[in-house]
Amino acid sequence: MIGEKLLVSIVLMSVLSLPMLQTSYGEHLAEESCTVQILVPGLKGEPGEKGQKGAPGRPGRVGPPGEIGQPGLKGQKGIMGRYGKVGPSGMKGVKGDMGDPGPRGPNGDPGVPCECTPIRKMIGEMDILVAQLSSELKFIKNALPSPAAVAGIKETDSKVYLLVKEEKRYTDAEAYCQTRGGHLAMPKDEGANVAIAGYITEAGLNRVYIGIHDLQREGVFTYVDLSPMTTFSKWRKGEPNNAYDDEDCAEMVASGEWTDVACHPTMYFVCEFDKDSV
Ligand SMILES: [Ca+2]
Ligand SMILES: [Ca+2]
Repeated sequence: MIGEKLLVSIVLMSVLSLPMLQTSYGEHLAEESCTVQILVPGLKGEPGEKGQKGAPGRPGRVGPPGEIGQPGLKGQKGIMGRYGKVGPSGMKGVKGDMGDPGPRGPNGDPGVPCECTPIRKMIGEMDILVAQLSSELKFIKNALPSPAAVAGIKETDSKVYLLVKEEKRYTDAEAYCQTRGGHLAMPKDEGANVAIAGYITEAGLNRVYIGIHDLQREGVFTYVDLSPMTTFSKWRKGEPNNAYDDEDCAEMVASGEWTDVACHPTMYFVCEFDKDSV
């Protein structure tokens, strides 16, 4: 088709250019114009043979993503994984309750006799002595506002005696002893009486108040805690005599004997304390 159009165009141009050519070359051209052939397209040819199969075309563009598919079936259980790493140590927990005591253990083997037995005995005795001294020291600290007023202490198996070098009336002396947990000394047997008497002698004194009086009922002496006098007494010969009708208290002299005396004079005195309370 393109070839036919080109041919028609050439023929038309030739026809249209004739006047111009006639202007330039006159008659010569007029003669040739008779020989111009008018070309017309021929008949359409037979269809050519089918060409060979062309080369494969280029790949098409990537299509759009498809829709999300249905969830797949649950897979089988996997095998156990490896042990994980050891985690960090936890915080310390609160202390638990004390457990029940365990059963008693078997007896130990018998000890081996050795030379240290006397030493152990000595240590045991020293322990007892230290305990006694600690007890006495504690007592002294508690009982004495002014240790200088006390001529040491004296003790028997059950009592501690305290000689107080402060002159007081009988009732004030008893109050002093009571304030410290005791009473004026109440000798109830020979041993106690001897201990108190020795105490007075060692202190270089002649007499002290002790806890005996007949303030409740004239002529009936009791101890200061109002306990009755039973089997033991240590009255000096001729005592008690209630001299001047004014002797309701008692003193002990250095020999250990007792005398009834007036209660209002002031003098030194001896307190006593039960060892259990010291
Ligand atoms: Ca009397
Ligand atoms: Ca008397």
